[in-house]
Amino acid sequence: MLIVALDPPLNVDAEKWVTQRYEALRDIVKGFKIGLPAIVKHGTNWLSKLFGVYDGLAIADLKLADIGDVMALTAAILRNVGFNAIIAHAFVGYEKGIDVLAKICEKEGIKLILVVSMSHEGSKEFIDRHIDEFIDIAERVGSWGVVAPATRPNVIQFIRSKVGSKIKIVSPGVGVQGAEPGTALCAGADYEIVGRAITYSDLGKVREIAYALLESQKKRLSLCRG
Ligand code: BMP
Repeated sequence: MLIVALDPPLNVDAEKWVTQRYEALRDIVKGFKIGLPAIVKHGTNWLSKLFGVYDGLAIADLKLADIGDVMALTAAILRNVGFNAIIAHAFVGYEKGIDVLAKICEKEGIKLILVVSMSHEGSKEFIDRHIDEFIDIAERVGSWGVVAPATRPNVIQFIRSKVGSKIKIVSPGVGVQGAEPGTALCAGADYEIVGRAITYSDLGKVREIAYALLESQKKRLSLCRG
């Protein structure tokens, strides 16, 4: 239940860095998330070499937050290079926003993942005050998943209690941001997103560290689920 965030550091060849880690991990994780650092640096075309033939989750994390028509254009471009899931902010609202994006996602076969809460403290300032409304939007458009923080398991529990098993919960914050592996899964998440705790180690150790993390997830899950 592990998705790896591939956010290359500044001083590297981002394309090479991402490709090496993708190759090292592709058979042991459920998917990858590529965000702005790699895409701003190199665009998207090179990613079709990776995701054109990949059958796991290939998540484009541009955290879209625009009018619906412009998010829809972006989603179609991302689909063309092989992404099969995209993340957007729920806060843009339903009408002519998320409703339009959700329609193109359905048409193009893209999984839509809406941000309803974030892992950093600042999420409490504005975003978390509206979690209920964001969950309503996710349910209304039949979103495949939502993003919720491993750093605040009570938020995950709350979301799970509201959405039942209809919506996947994808949870960042494990590792460098402080949450222990398995915490979010125990609270009700379906996937934990882990970046730097795995990817910023030596390339030769990346696989070993991912395995160890998967083991820690299993251990914690067996403790909390019995
Ligand atoms: P790391 O494990 O290195 O902290 O990476 C977490 C990843 O999850 C990053 O790619 C970040 O953009 C993403 N993320 C997050 O940390 N918190 C959120 O609330 C939403 C995210 O997408």
